[in-house]
Amino acid sequence: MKIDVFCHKVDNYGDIGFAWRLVKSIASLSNPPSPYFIRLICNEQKLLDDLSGGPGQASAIAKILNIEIVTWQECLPSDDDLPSNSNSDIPEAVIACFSCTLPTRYEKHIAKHPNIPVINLEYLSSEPWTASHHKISSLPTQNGISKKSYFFPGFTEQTGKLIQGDLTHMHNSPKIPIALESAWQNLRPGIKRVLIFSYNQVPLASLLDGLYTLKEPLDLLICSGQAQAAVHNWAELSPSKNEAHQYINLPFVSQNDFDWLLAQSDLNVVRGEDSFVRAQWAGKPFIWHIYPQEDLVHIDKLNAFLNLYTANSSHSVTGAVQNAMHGEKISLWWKNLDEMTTHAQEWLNFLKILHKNGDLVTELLEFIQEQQKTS
Ligand code: TRH
Repeated sequence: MKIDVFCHKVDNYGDIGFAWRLVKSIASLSNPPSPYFIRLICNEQKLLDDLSGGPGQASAIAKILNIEIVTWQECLPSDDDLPSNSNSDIPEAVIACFSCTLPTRYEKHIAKHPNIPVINLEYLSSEPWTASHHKISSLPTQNGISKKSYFFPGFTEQTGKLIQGDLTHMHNSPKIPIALESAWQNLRPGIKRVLIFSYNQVPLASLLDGLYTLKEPLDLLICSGQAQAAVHNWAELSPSKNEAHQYINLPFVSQNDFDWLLAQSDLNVVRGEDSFVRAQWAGKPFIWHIYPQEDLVHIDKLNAFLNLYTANSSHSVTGAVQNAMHGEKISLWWKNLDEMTTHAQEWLNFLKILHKNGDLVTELLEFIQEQQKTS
């Protein structure tokens, strides 16, 4: 089946990171040979390479998995007046990641084939309303697309679930990835590791202040980019060093290596949608420095997730998780880290059960097939 997957980068790595994970997962479903031929339409070859381990790596992976990567310009039909029975560049389904708007000329072209389902793949949210919006059809678009629906990822059977990916690599790969060998040499055995991948914002400074006050030794692994800049700025303002703490700057690593890193840490600080999901698959406690949105809607999102995440946990775990995620003083939650770890493992087990019959990728493909059958 030919599927066009559109990704429009808003900022950072999250949009493209999710889309890349999605197309790799679809293309690896029953490989080789995969019954899916995916075209990833995105303008970010450099970022794809970053997420794949360096220059040329994205095309190497794409070649193995039979994924075609094209730009938004390249996906446009060469001739607006192509007859509707010309199938040369016609996909059998279209996925718009994060509901990005498709190019008008492309939409008009696809509209000539009313049976092609177009799926708006939405942002992840734990808010209860997503269940009632999952898989609903949209009105025909201005450019004539009639079979368009919404697909919501989520944490329940009533939603589209999460991308699961390769958990074996995450949890059971004893080998230190080459890109991390040099950083790993600095780690001290038996010392707790805190991985920091967050935005350059105030909650990080207060968390760093809190960690700084801890007497116990810590190895802090700081991800490339904004997190390193933030830690650097924070350190400039700090009066002295905590001799028991070590700050280790990490290189930007591939998504596979990033997943592995999350599973190696005792606490992960993560930020957008993709690292937030991977932190849960890592089965380790985490703090979600959620992507800030206008009108503070991200706070509703965070609270909805916390309600779900702590629904069945003890009073002390709920309190500790809430305090950690809401940036409260470290004295209010650090002492509960062991309990938070047990809880993260229980949550991982819950996710495994939820996904035992398939993850977001299988749900999405099944939905596409259902849509193709409806007239
Ligand atoms: O990068 P993010 O902040 O991305 C986003 C975008 O801003 C987006 O517009 C918004 O919609 C979304 O957040 C909510 O965070 P995220 O989603 O966690 O994505 C980071 C990606 O980068 C993820 O796929 C993991 C990857 N990554 C690596 O592969 N290697 C690394 O070394 C690091 C630090 C990250």
